[in-house]
Amino acid sequence: MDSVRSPDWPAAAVGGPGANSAAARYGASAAPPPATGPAVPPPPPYRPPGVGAPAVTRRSATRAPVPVKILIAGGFGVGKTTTVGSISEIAPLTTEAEMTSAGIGVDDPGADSAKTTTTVAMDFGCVTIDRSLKLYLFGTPGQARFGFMWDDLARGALGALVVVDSARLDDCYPAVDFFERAGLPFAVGVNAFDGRLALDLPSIRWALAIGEHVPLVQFDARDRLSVRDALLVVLDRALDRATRDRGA
Ligand SMILES: Nc1nc2c(ncn2[C@@H]2O[C@H](COP(=O)(O)OP(=O)(O)O)[C@@H](O)[C@H]2O)c(=O)[nH]1
Ligand SMILES: [Mg+2]
Repeated sequence: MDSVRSPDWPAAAVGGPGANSAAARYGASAAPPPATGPAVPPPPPYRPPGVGAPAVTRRSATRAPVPVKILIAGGFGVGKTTTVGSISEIAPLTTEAEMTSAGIGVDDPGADSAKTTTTVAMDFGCVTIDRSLKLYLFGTPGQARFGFMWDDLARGALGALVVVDSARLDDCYPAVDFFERAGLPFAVGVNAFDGRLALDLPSIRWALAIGEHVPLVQFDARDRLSVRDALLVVLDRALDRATRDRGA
């Protein structure tokens, strides 16, 4: 699977191999010590930034991206597994099981759905947004009977994308309620099956009874860039919340 990289991700270290030298990273002079003359004291041992050394203001080119946990939630058959699979740069971990006749009348994927499997634990994938940020995506199982797992999956998450099928809005109420109660920032992504919505976005916002502060976007769960844009909206919302909380 292709990896997703933001346009500013360099193909090679900026400035060539020399740019990743110790001198380039720590700002030390690249000039060699004089061969003769008075003895030069050995340089002080390297300390990580912030431990008794002047802070390095520029993010090191070698520092790992900040990991951020995001949940992909929503009702049954709305496109959560598809969303994680479209964008993950690793082969997504899925826990799909064949749907059997025992589920008839219990799990309703919608009249036109070709769905033959269902997520029984979770989906997992990850994507590097840029050199400073890596998202770890956890897709929840959709059915209400798996609700007991949501608390565990939500632990440590920064935000959530609630995926919605505009033709089956009632399936996503439990997810919206859960995140509102948990106080976790979330955005609602309406998966436009075949590019069509059964209702326009303002009607969906009204039907879901979500406030104006909750972002509502249309996206395509099968399209990597569309999923990326929806996730950026979640991040924006999470950042907004974090900034407000810090100011309070
Ligand atoms: N036509 C179309 N099918 C989709 C779209 N998103 C998901 N599907 C299909 O809908 C079914 C349910 O998707 P899935 O990701 O398993 O839903 P989940 O239960 O929320 O994980 C699968 O057969 C998908 O291939 C979409 O945007 N358009
Ligand atoms: Mg699934």
